[in-house]
Amino acid sequence: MKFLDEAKVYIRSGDGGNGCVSFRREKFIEFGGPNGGDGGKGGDVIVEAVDGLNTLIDYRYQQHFKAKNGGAGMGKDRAGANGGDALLKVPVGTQIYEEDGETLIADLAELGQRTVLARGGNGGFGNAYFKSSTNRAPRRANPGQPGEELTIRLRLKLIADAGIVGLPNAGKSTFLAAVSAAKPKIADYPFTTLTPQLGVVRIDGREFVLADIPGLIEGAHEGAGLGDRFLGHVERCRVLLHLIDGTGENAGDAYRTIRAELAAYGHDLAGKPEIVALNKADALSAEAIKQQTARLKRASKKTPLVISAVSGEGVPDVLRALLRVIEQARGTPAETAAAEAAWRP
Ligand SMILES: Nc1nc2c(ncn2[C@@H]2O[C@H](COP(=O)(O)OP(=O)(O)OP(=O)(O)O)[C@@H](O)[C@H]2O)c(=O)[nH]1
Ligand SMILES: [Mg+2]
Repeated sequence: MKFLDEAKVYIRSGDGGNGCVSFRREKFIEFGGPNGGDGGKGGDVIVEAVDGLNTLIDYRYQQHFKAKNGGAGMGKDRAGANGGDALLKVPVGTQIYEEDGETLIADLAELGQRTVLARGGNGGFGNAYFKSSTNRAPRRANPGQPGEELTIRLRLKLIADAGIVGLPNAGKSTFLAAVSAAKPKIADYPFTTLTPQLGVVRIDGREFVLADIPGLIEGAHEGAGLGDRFLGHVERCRVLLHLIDGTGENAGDAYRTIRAELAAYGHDLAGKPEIVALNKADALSAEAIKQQTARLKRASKKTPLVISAVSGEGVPDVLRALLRVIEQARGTPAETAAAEAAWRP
């Protein structure tokens, strides 16, 4: 399935139905009177975060959403039918912006969350509504109110607990494939990954969602390489896994390049907890590992984990380190376990 994380959509809610002017006039029936019904309400345009979607690709094919108009009121006190709503189904993590792309209307971060984006117009009152002791034969009815129309922008920011960042070829996709059932494309050239991928990781009886995004290079925030536009997908992660290719020239420089891009991107990405790992240890001599680790330690001021995404060496340690941060943010494991046990039937 294709991945699309931005879409522009035109929406329109339904017009209200007109009220009706009508009188009861029947032979041999003495008291007639106004009996024009009210118009129905126009349908709303609603957006809902649903399960089982992880792209906005549907909105490439359908970009107009209109709710139904309310029915007109009728004689014999019959009200018009309400117009049906139009429902936009989006993946969890979708944000809705105004046409300018900056004013946030809604942030659908949870499953089942829904918001009315455009309200249907109210139906007009029929003349039966206007009858009173002083005006027993009103000849007026209200027209229905028009619906609203607007252009909105949908922007998907995937919801993952942890995100992998690094230079192209660092082994990010290899890592994701090794620890989850995801099958990202892996190859020994840069920019193999063109769109973000998600996988579910299971470790120690716990689970979390890990995101692999396209590699960053120096100047990504100015559009170099694939740019930094996919960093939005790790904005909501609780922790970042920073992978560095140990076979590269200088692990410290590689680390700094990515950190500079994270800082330039903003949105507090640089402030997120970070696990640093030197990858491809299987292809390195003991001496090279020592040298690269020392460089990386100096650059990151952390002790990096030494791993191989291919052989699996050190990988469980990385997963546990990620899990620890995630669970801290979620609440303690005991709290989380208690909350889950209480929830289960
Ligand atoms: N020897 C060795 N090779 C690895 C390891 N991890 C990844 N590779 C190789 O490195 C190359 C790049 O791996 P990918 O997983 O595609 O790298 P990536 O970081 O996802 O790259 P982009 O998607 O381009 O950003 C592939 O040829 C992998 O087989 C490792 O632990 N050891
Ligand atoms: Mg990749």
